[in-house]
Amino acid sequence: MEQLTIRSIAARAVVTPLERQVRTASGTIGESPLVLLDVQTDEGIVGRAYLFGYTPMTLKPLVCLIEQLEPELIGKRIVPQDLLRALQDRYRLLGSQGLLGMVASGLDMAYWDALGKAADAPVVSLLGGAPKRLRAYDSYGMVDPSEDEKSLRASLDQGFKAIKIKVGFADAKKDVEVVRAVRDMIGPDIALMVDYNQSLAPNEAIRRIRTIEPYDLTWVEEPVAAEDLQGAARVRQAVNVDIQMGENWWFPRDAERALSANACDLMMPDVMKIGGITGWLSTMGMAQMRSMPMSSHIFVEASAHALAVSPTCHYLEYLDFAGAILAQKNEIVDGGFEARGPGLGIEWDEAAVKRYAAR
Ligand code: SMN
Ligand code: MG
Repeated sequence: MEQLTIRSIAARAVVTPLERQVRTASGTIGESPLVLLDVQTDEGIVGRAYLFGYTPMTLKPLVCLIEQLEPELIGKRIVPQDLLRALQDRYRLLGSQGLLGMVASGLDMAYWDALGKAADAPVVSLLGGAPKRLRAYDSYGMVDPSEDEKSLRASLDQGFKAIKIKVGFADAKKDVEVVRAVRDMIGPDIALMVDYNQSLAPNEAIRRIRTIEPYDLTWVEEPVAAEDLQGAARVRQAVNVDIQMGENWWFPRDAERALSANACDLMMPDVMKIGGITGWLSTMGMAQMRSMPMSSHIFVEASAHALAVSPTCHYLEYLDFAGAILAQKNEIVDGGFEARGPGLGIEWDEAAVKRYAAR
């Protein structure tokens, strides 16, 4: 394959509308704040990826960080393994959690996209796999069972065979009411997951999870603070449902720490925090060695490539945060999602990018 050399890196901030707001135990995500990365190479190939900023507040700092990093990346060969390690080594004293970790992981994704485009192949093929339809779940925020009934039924009509909802309402009884109502609505054959988004202390988590156990949950996600591994391990021991976590693991070492603490039954790393495709590859080996089912967190386009080569592949989370600015719309077929190429299959709809440019 031809060598690729970085010529420039562009970062553009957008805030795009969402078809569905995502209400969580710590606030509502009403729009999608993204930073779009374009890694231009001397050879004419452009590698693309995006960062999800969680809140518009992060967009300017992220763009600024990328602009500051650009000079030291220009002229470097696109070798994702080397580039990720070099960035982590260079900023060892600062540490690569937080915004810098997001940027490093996002650049890694853009590099893989460039390599795939240069080879005219989807990234999944470069990884030794082949595109395949991955089981996906439709990911909701906190729902109101009657107000959101139409939407939930539309997910099932669309072919989804799994639904995730967020819980952690101020009143614990509401958690039970919502879970019961959604289970009644979707019936026994649809998988149901719930996500507490780190909102509970361990003892409260144990009490609350016991009350929703009867509703046949595929998993309970992040009941306690993501960094409280001992607390998560205690909850896991005390309840009769699988505990899911991973979206807040920074790089593969965080995965190793959580697994060593026996904090979870299932894992769902986030490609933008785990170190891009490269970080995912290390982590999927850990899942394989422990026979631990592995799912993805948001970033449907890139995750579909990584999950398709993950030996313990479980579910792809379907939450379409970038759909509004992508040239190729994401598509669910029979409840599944398939990786697209070339590269990660990411191209911008430039008119939409202009329309949603952040100020
Ligand atoms: C989540 C995280 C970030 C944005 C939206 C939703 C959530 C999930 O924790 O698991 O989807
Ligand atoms: Mg979650």
